[in-house]
Amino acid sequence: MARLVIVSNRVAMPRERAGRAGGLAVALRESLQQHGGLWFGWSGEVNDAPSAEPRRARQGRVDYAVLDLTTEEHKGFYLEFSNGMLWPLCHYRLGLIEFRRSAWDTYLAVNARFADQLVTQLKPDDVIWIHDYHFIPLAAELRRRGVQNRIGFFMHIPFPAPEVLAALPGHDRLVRDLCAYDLVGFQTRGDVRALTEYILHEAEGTVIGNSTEGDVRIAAFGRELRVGAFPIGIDTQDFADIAAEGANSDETQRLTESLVGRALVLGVDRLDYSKGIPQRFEAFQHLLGSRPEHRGKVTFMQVAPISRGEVAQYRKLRNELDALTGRINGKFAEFDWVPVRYLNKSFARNTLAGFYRHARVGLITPLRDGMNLVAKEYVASQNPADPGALVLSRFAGAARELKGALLVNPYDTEHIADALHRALVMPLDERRQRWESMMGVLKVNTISHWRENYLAALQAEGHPAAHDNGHDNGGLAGAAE
Ligand code: ADQ
Repeated sequence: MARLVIVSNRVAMPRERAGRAGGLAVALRESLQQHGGLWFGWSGEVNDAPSAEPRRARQGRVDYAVLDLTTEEHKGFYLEFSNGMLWPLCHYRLGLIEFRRSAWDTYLAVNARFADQLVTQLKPDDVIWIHDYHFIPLAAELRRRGVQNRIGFFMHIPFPAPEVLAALPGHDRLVRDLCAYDLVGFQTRGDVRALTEYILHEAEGTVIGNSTEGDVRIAAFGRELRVGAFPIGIDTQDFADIAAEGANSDETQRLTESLVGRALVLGVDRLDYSKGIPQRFEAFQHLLGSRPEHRGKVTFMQVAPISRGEVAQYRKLRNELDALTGRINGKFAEFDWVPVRYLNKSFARNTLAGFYRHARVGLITPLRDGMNLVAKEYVASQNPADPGALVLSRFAGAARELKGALLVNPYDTEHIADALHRALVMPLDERRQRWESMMGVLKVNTISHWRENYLAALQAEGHPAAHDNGHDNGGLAGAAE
């Protein structure tokens, strides 16, 4: 395969502690090592006198090139547009959006500035893989600068239905820019369907193929591209291994001792309003209220490190959860039992894996989620001889694959409470059967499978790139329309 260029909002530089990098960062780095490549994106730093040129590093066969954002760019591109508008829009939370034209302009300007820099780094046969909603317009900006390489995009979060997307001023420009890619990958077929409906009904394009059966080809805005579902996975065997080791770790031992034989219900999420955490707390409260047999016998632990603390909606969510924790514990706690343990903390992967393995129930109830890797990690971490049960939102992408979970409507707190009860009393045979079916899926659709599958599809796309000007593509920058 040709050299691979990956673009993502946050680039995990080699100097960053390996322990912090998640499965996705590791998988992407592996494919860069394998093919030789460049990882390009935001450094994660804000700097009001950023150098025009990217900062570079090299490790093994991988080059890293990162740019800082100015304070104004960080505010408009990252906080206000990406996280303040696109994130709620794609998670169907229209009420949380405050549209600001200045933020939209900054979003487009940052994409143009990143394209200016990226174009000078490219070689003619590079395959470019761009990740996530921060960079939807990047391929169109590259095309405007004459880049003809194969460019793929993967959207980690849901793609909204056309009626929802149309609430965003500028939605037409965003979709037109999306069509500058050769391959657009989504987490589920539902996301593919949402884009094809937009193309048919809002963009007067055509769609070949049926999104309920497989990938489709879209013709719109004078281009043709492939759109498909590539559900992301985890490193299943690695998680199973570290969970088996983690079961004996100091932290898991301390957790087990502190529970004194009570069943553990575990939730793990970034503290985000898309994750349905308040509804989950309400559901646990409902369980204790309606089924007194669980009082004193079950502990619910929610691990939720603070995320995007600068955005107002996230501060509001934090206050809401602080209050709910106090209310539930105040109402039900005994002198020797506290029902809810709520931790605004991150844990190392092996510690988390040990906690997952000890939990009788994994409670993962996002209101909307592209995939949700925690659900997959919970399943992979279970002890095959005595696995726990998963209660999972039907609106997580993972619900399409994890049919052995107890699927719930995350808005219906009584429904969640019923499922929790069922999970807590589920006989071993049923837990095993459900777990085996889910683990079977996770063993096949691993993160390496996802990555290889996506890259093979991108490689297979017809490719008009020029192969005639050696390896330095700097000249392409001047070939803009
Ligand atoms: P996220 O919204 O961040 O990802 P998720 O898929 O659950 O959600 O991934 C979270 C990752 O962070 C998991 O690997 C998890 O282990 C880790 N994590 C969460 N809480 C942690 C804690 N307290 N300590 C340590 N690690 C923690 C976005 C989309 C998802 C999509 C992914 C990948 O929103 O829908 O599944 O990208 O495509």
